[in-house]
Amino acid sequence: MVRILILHGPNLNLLGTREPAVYGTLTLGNIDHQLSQRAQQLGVSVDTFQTNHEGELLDRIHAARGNFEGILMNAGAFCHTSIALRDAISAVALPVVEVHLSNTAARETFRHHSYVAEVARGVVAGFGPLSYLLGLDGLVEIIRSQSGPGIEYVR
Ligand code: CA2
Repeated sequence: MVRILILHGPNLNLLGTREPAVYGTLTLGNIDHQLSQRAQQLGVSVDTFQTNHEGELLDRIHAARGNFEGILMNAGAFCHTSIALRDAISAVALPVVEVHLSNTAARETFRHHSYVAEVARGVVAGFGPLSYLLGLDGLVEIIRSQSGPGIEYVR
């Protein structure tokens, strides 16, 4: 069975408790539940992990090699700052799909660039919790078709 690692970065544990106008009212538990249901429909398994610590994200990415076929990741603000995260993703050479709840391109300039996006196979942003489900669908498609959806939509 295809195994997907789902990583949630810093502050996403606060979802549903603060800033509902920006990030909605669903909790991270609600999102993980939706992802589990979608994974079941797709016939894949998902493991989810949230951390507020950059090093823990790196450790999980390193450990994913050989244990997962792909990674779905909302790295939160680390995507805008962490070259280490970019290097870890490059190093494990697993397909990564980056997701964001908000449309980062329509927000502050400092959110426009993502180091993760530079090494991700795809990015989904701006659909709220649906971003995760769309991202999961896309990642599973990439894995199942091995070389991605038909042609490489990269650069
Ligand atoms: O839109 C996204 O998913 C983000 O990854 C969320 C990050 C932000 O730094 C990125 O630019 C875009 C922030 C997550 C903070 O989550 C909170 C949830 C509730 C209350 C406060 C923060």
